[in-house]
Amino acid sequence: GHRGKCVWFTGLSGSGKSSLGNALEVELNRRGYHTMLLDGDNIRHGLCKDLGMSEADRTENIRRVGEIAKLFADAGIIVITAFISPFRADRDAARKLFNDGDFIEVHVDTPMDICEQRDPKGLYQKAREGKIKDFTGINSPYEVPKAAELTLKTMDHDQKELVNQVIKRLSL
Ligand code: GGZ
Repeated sequence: GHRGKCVWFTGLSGSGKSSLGNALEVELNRRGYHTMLLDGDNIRHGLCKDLGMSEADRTENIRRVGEIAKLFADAGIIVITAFISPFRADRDAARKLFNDGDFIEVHVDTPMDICEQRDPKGLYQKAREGKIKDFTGINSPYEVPKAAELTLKTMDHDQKELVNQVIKRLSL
């Protein structure tokens, strides 16, 4: 089998992390690779259901996600994570769990105004109305990656192209 790796998507709410993660998973599976997609749906409702959106809780959320990702990667699986992971130090701590080249940080770089226009869950609107107190990009920070392996300009390419960029950078 192949060496396990971690594709770590980071970006704003509504930037397209989960959608890209799903598309990447489908394509990797088509090529015969075993994958595990970790996102809010399978982590925040279970392992991390005790955590909220404060800075400390996000840090703990990302710490647990990193550790889980490492376990799957050790089993030879390609792990794809799709969390906002807004803090650089938390992403770097996850990176440190992996060997060089096995952690691919991918900034899903969608402009904030586009994310806010999409607002599929109405969360930006709620945050603007003051109904969500720690909302990323509005009243909670997002630290843009300084040295991501890949930055995806999601407005300039279709999903298929973006997935191909990630696969190329994965060098399997
Ligand atoms: C940001 C929030 C918040 C706040 C709920 N800020 O776009 P979504 O809806 O589906 O994904 C977002 C998800 C953020 O959880 P993460 O585990 O990715 O965050 S972190 O990495 O910072 O731990 C969003 C929704 O939950 N959501 N409240 N206050 N996004």
